[in-house]
Amino acid sequence: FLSQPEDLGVVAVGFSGGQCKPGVDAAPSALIESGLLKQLRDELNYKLHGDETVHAYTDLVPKEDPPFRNMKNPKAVSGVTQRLSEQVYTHAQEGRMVLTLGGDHSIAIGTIAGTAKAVRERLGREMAVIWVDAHADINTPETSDSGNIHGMPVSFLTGLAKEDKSEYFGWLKEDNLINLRKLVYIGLRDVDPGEKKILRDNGIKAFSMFDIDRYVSPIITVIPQSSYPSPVLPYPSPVMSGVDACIPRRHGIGRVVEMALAHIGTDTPIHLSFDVDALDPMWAPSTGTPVRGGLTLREGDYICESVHETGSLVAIDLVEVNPSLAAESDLGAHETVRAGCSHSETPGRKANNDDDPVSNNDDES
Ligand code: 6HN
Ligand code: MN
Ligand code: MN
Ligand code: MN
Repeated sequence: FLSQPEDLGVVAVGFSGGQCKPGVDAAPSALIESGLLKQLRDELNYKLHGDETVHAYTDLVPKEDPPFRNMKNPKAVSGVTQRLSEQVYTHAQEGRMVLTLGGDHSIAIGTIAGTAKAVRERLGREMAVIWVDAHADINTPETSDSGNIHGMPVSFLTGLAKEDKSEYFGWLKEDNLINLRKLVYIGLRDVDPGEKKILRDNGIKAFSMFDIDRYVSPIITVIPQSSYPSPVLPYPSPVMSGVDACIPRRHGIGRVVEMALAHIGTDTPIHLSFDVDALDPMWAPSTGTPVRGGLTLREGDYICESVHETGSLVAIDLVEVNPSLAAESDLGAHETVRAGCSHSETPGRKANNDDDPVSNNDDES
């Protein structure tokens, strides 16, 4: 698919209508100003296509846009994502990887509709989606409490939610949709009751933060029962017995990504949709719906690097950065934008370069 892997289509989407907090539309400019595209061009040697204009799609946002089936701003989100799907489709058809800078997560309706169709036409294949997020974003209009469409994109993209009227997502056709079995979540920790039922009923693959928790190697390997009460401490030894102390927690990010990719299957084109709120608010506080207990910045980078390394990556969305929601000072916004620009030298694109002194351990047979 990536006949010209150095070609990258970029779409900057200044749109916030999928939720109610203003500011997320300013993210593309903030990311671009802090050097994201310059890095991609100068350091990672991508050839960028598309202009750096941030699209606000104001012509597609109607003056009157009353709720429909409980959805807020339905015509605006439907119109904008339809236009976006055409832009993304055009890039993908040209064999370019596509980077979309959001915007709130409703825009994934457009990006995934575009890539899913292009992948079908070019390869006759079904594309997989890795959805990195604190949330599942799989509410139907009926299960949603908030009515915010950024909590619903996956239900429209998988056909769980349907609508005939073209001005309300009726433009989504069979070839824009993805298979529920080719969808994998990473980072979940705030899933609504209706969404849990949908995940369970459809057997959707999901790795929550509980799965990502690392294996903890015990500090004290064996505490002989006889050492209670503690010979060292001025109080009885911890409740932990030697056996408890050895029990590993879950898989860690390395295994989780491995299992996610195994579920998708090799040689399957992948669309990575990355909601910055998957990261812990420590790294990305400036986002509309922060949830504590998230990924470290390093774990987030690791997911992107590993997925890129498969060679099957067709598109990335980076969404929900909201520079105006600074935690305590501007520092929060700055940190969040920095997280969005984050990359490391290895094992990204430069890892393919034999001259690179920092990545010489590729063949660990
Ligand atoms: N996001 N589940 C909540 C809702 O309103 O449906 C939160 C959605 C958050 C969406 O972060 O992209
Ligand atoms: Mn999301
Ligand atoms: Mn989210
Ligand atoms: Mn919630």
